[in-house]
Amino acid sequence: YSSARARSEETVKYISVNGREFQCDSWSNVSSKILSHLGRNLHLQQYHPLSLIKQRIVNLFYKRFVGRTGNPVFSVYNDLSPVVSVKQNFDSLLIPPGHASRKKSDCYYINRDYLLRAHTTAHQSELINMGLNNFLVVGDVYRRDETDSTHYPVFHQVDAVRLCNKNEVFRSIENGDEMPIFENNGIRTAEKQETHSLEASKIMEEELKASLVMLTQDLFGQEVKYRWVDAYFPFTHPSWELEVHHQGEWMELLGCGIMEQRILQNAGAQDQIGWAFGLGLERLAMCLYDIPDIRLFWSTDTGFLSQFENRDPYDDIKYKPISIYPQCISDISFWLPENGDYTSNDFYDLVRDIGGDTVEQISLVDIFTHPKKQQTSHCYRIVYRHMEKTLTQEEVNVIHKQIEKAAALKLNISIR
Ligand code: FA5
Ligand code: MG
Repeated sequence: YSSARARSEETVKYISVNGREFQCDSWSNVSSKILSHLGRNLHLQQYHPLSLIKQRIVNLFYKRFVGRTGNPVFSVYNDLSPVVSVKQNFDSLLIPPGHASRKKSDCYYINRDYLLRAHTTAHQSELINMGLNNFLVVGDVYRRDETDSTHYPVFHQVDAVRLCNKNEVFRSIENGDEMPIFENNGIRTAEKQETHSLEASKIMEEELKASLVMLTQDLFGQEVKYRWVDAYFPFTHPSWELEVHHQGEWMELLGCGIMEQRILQNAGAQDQIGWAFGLGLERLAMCLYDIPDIRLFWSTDTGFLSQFENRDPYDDIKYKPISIYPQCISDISFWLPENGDYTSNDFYDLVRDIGGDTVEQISLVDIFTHPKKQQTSHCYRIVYRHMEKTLTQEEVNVIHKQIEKAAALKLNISIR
């Protein structure tokens, strides 16, 4: 029957998030499993490893940037609601309509107008609008992604913004009061935006990079090997990523850049120039504390939490796994729906909803297209592992069967 008729017969559904009611629509894809992470606020739990690292970052910015009387100029926002509007998460940051990062398959939408923030950058424009010049935002962010030991649909970010006026930019330069931070009829190059003077952009870049190198050395030690990689973000230009060398591999620590002047103009800070960065806390904590699996951060087990209890943010802590339980592996193969209305992320979410944290990894291991019928099938491998006990094959089979059933029902696939 026609979809128009289906819609008219449907009763309007509502979803309650953080005590607010939202009307569901065709964009709604947030599950109750995902919503259960709201309010956990791991970054606010005094001795949680994510909180210890957050404290180190905050301390560094308090110390490095002080006003005339020695008072810190940065303020910290760490309890802003993760429920944000599409305008906050994307529009205010000049992320164009139709940009890949807005896709339903990559974000948790409450409805077409609201989503769980995909980055803490979502708050930068409103905080600038409130008149703030130096601030940090810390919080939980939500992204639909694969599941393995380093990816989880919820993680934590720290964002920073620093705005400077002409005097602040050139304060340490002789005759600086004659230098402009803006330029008329300028052109955008790899080095700067059209509205910025090259001098101002370069001075801001130096301050940004020096601050982030200092942060990296504070966390990893003075000997740390790092490199700057050119990057692209719709909300900064120029943009970079900072990578550190850790256990034989380059790891991306953060993204940063000179803020797009249009964002400042829209937020009433047109006389200033700014830099911004955003980093992930989990990756840092995993490296610094030898935490092998990203799901451990969500553990309420004292075997995990007690290893950080009453510790100082500057202690050298190494996590010792209590014991390693065996994995159980089961594959699942199915034909995709013929209408093409399927993405792997739909399946990943369903597996997480049903398997919860007993699912350690999900991966697409085989794609097969039937030569005659032109039908496609996917085979996924699900690795089950409980963090606190040994799972029996029988227990796994029960979960696996539930996943098969739910997938057939909700995703319109047929099990092979
Ligand atoms: C952003 O989220 C930008 N908002 C960062 C930014 C802010 C750039 C301000 C410029 C100015 P990105 O998606 O690359 O960018 O994520 C930023 C950082 O978050 C990454 O460098 C990484 O440290 C962390 N991160 C990203 N995805 C994950 C993930 N799935 N798991 C753990 N950490 C992640
Ligand atoms: Mg990145």
